[in-house]
Amino acid sequence: MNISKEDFGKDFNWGVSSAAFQIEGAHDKDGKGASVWDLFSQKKGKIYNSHHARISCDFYNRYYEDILLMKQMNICNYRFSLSWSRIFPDGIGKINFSGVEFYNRVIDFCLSEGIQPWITLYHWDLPQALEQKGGWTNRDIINWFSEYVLFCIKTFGDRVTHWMILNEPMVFTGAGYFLGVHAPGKKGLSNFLAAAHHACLCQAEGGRIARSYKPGLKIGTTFSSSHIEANTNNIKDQQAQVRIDALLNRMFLEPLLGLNYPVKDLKVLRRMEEFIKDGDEQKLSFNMDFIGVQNYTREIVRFDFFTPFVQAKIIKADKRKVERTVMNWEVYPSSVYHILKKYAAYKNMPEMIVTESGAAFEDRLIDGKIDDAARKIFIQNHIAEILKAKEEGVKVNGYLVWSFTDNFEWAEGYKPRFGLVYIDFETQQRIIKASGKWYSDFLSNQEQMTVKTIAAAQNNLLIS
Ligand code: GCO
Repeated sequence: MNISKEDFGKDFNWGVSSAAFQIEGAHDKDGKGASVWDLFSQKKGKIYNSHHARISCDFYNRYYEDILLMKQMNICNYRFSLSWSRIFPDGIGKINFSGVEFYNRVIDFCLSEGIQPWITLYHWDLPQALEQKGGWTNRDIINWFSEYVLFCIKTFGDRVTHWMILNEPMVFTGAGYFLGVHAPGKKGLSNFLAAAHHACLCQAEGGRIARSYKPGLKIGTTFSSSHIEANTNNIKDQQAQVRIDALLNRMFLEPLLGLNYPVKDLKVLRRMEEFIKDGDEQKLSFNMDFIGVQNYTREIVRFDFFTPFVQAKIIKADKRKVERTVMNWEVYPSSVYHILKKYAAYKNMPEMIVTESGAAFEDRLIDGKIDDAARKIFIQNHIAEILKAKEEGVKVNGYLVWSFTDNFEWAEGYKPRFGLVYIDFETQQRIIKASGKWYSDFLSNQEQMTVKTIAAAQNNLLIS
């Protein structure tokens, strides 16, 4: 079976994804305020090898070069995020016009090169000034966020049509406010549930603000999504699977779809009541134009009495002896197919866009080249799985690779490289990897991918 870009139809959105904190650098340039990640990444022991993102990919100074490279690679949709504290250094109030100008330049340059900008309003870099007031645990975040969203839509909405309100709320509330392994490094159930409820309110409110200020925009929001399987057929493992699925895949999506929190399947969510006010239930829902699905792997789950609140454990890929990435995530392309099918079964599900999909593998620079065959196959197999879902009637209409260039991978620093383009962080030299060359040929229709059978693709045996 040959797959080409044409099989997805003319309207399918192909592109790449990134996020402000991971690529911009220029952490205090031209009036930018500090974000929670600026502070967190300076703390001892939080980031792999004490890496920091003060310079990162230097996108702030090199956006021109990177967008030209994108154009050269036939990429016509570019998802990036705005740094809230570059626009509002204190989170609210005073505007930093140099920051606004920077994003105007990026947007205008994308458009002049025929690249559609897709903007994520919030990709985890909360202004530190707001964290000092409690950040996502403070219900006032709804007002702060609303002011920020309105300003961005008013300022950039004349040129940018595709908007995503939040990036993966499960991850920034779970890792940032429950486990303390991401900024701002808070821990505990109360912090998590408060942050999660406010994030759910903000994702819907952000959508309402954007739509009411400028009807006709394409408004979405993104979710981390992993196909979850039970380790055995044992009833306890199966119930554990249901709880983890409710936590990782349903908790932020279902309230948005008007289904409220999945309390029945995840009892600990009852404790959310403490933060819920009258009328919140309606406020949690909003009809998005699209849902951003971000998928990297599947998770295998078993019952574990000792894990608080969920009584379940995820069995990591290295414990299962399966093919895995540098992140210790299993390579399992049909996860994206299962997730798309699962989400498509919701009655109110709008169109879906795979807004992130990609992998970190060891990249070896040999004679100035990176022959990252594993990443190329990973992407090809994911594309094949998405086509399978689409051909079965799932409304999926885009695929954005995470990520355009290597970048700062949060607590893992620069160790995992996710890019289609390699960055030498010493010299800032960019080198298109073999996966990037392949993607670019695929996008220009010069390259088809030959998939033996769909079953072979599932087994990761794609032959190109
Ligand atoms: C995420 C993000 C990205 C990550 C990517 C790889 O959701 O975690 O959107 O910022 O870099 O997912 O881990």
